[in-house]
Amino acid sequence: MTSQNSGNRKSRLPEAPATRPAESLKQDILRHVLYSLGRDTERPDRQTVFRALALSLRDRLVEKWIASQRDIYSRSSKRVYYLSLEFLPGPFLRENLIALGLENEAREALTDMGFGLDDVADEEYEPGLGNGGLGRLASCYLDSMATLRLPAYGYGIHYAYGIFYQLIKEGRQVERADNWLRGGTHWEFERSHYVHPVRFYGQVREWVDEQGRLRHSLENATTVMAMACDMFIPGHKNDYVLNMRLWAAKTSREFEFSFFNTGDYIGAVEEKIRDENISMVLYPNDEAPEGKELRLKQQFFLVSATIQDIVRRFRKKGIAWDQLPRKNVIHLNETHPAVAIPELMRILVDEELLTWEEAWYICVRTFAYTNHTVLPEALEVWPEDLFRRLLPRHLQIIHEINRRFLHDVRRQFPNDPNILGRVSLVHEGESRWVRMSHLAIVGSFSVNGVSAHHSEILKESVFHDFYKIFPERFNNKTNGITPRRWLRQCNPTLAWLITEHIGPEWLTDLAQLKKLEPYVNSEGFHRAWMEVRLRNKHKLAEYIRDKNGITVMPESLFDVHVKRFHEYKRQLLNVLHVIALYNRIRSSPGSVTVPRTYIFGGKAAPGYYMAKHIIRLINSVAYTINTDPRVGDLLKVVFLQNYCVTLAERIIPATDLSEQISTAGMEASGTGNMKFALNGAITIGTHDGANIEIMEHVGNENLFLFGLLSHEVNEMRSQGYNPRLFYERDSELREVLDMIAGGFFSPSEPHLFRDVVESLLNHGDRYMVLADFRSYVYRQQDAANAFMDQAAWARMSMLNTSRMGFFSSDRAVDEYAKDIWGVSGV
Ligand code: Z15
Repeated sequence: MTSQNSGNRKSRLPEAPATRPAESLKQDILRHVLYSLGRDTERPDRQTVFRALALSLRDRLVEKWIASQRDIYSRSSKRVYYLSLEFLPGPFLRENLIALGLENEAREALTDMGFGLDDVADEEYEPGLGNGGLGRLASCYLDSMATLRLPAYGYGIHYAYGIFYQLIKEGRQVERADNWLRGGTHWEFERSHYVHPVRFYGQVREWVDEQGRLRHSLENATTVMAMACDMFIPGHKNDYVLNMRLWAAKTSREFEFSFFNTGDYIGAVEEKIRDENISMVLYPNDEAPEGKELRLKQQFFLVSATIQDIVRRFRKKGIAWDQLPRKNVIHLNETHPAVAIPELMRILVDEELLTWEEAWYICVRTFAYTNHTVLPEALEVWPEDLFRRLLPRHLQIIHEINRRFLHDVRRQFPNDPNILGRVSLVHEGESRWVRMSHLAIVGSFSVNGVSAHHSEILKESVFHDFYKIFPERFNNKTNGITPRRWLRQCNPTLAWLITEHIGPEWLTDLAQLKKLEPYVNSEGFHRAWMEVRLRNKHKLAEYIRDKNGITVMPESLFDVHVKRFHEYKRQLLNVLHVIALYNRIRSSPGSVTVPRTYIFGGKAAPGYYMAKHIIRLINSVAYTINTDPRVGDLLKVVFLQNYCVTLAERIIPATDLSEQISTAGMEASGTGNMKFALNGAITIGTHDGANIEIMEHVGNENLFLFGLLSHEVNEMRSQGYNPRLFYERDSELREVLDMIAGGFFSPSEPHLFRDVVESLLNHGDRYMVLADFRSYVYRQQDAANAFMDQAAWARMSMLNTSRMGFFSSDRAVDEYAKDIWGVSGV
């Protein structure tokens, strides 16, 4: 005890010793309020308290991160580099408190200061550095890599503007810039003294050195600097912390010194601004790349800075280059960072002077590639001239990779000359395109899909030729989600109920949820389960009233469709069914007995006309239905604006029915489907992506699958699919489409939604909406009937949760570590 504490106290009660975690946390918060934020500790506002708490946690994270780095270094472990153009971490505060085991302490410290933890946590604005599934998967995987203590690093871009903020104005999506850095950053460290040069444009100079070797170097290149911004990802209560390093573009110093003589001072500064544009904004296109030069620059910017980091760390070891694959694995999240392959080749051949054969041997053993989509428009290609202008040396290297590859293929398949054109890294037609997926496959030792179904499609169709050439490279890693965020954090009351019954081990060993199964027959557990779920629905109903001014019944069936807007995800199929229900209510009152609340959410790419149109249609239908007195409480339709991680955390725990209704064969996996089922929602879905594996785990009787199988989709297409036949044969469907086309939902603009109907009836219905309509309607009826028996529904709900253990990202990452990366925990 200090002398101060033992000294005389007149006016105040003796304070608890500062060693109590809650008290020491409070002292840290106050210290940051004063010294880091420059505010009065007497009356800090909520935002200030949030920032001070975040800084206090960052202190603890950085200590653990340093210790973790020392562990990795001293063991000389093989390192995993996870490269991704997107990360979607969501708000950090609650997550970090849980991981550090400081939730109660924080609550106590804040209460002491007159604040509630939930209110303070709601002050956080999430970094939207990703579009959807792909970016969120990367963040779930970092969480699991940290929890499994893997020697791993996430690498990405520090976009100044993340995914746009979506507003719904008069039913339409309006985009607003997402200035997430406006309030300053409290979780990261900017390493302003620590930068790498990134060089592009210029010309390749070929020359012969004194030893007579042919050399290549880049002249007149433009140089931009990449500055590291580090964020910390803690494992679950294991004192281990990983680094997510995000690069921000900065102008080069050279440049700062040079422009004083030019006379054109302002012009020079403008050029500086152009350089820093590279990391200005995340491209908001999910699965339909825009093909802009700036995007390719972003990709190379991430890759070049990251490879320099990797090479710098490797050099410190002082071992031979051929050891690189034994000490490092570089994972490519989609083809977006695939230019890493020619970049490593360039460093090894042009700078380190290895032979091509030596360098290629190293490269192919270092890279691994995950494919996340089979949509033809999502497979990334770049115009060859653009590539040549921006990255002239890399294009030469790609051509050389291709020449040697095609030479080998020709020898392997002498009787199939057409295969060469199909697998070439450069598509040669009217115009020439660099095919990034072909580059990624040829340059990697592992190629994986993200669900069993998707991985089969890759082998059988999309990459069938490559499967014949490199059968040993292809494998599956079914996606997973982190149970820390997607159960413990977003649904604390359900998490608590689970822990009460089976203990807390499920948090890091999700298969333990199986132990809940005996309780599904316990009446008490039943009741508690449904009470928790109902309370969650009440909270969401309040949020909906707050934001949309719509009153929904918490007892109604919450039917939720939230994800990016894309035609293949078929939000349109859902709304056609909503309209059919509406018509039934109007034409035969009493035929619809289960009250439903439909909840939609999701962003459309700003240039995606049809997706934006469908958002507008949903909002128009919502307005018509919600204001029709004949409908009453039977049907409500809600569109929640700006779907993001924060909003997902509110919606998922309150969902009864989870819509996963993509056209079979088109959704590579889905991960939203897993989040809902883990929280006890029942899936209505197609035989697609991970839905199929969810069915295998939870049991066919505990979800509602419907619709064509992917081979039936293909057959129907190849036999000449005629959507009009479905329209003509199905009077309920016909009525729905006629209403939309006839302006029923847009009386002041009767033709507003004509294009939507046209796309179905006259432009081939590419996503087979009409073909699946009838079986969807039947399955929806099954779901409604099941919901009427609340005890049976509760049982299904509990069985879903208890059987979802397989879908933990810990399982997925463990498979990556063992089967692909060859690493284990430190
Ligand atoms: C994206 O979010 C996904 C795939 C992509 O190729 C791009 Cl560019 C973005 C999604 C898939 O659509 C989804 O099925 C999958 O679950 C997710 O990636 C994660 O693998």
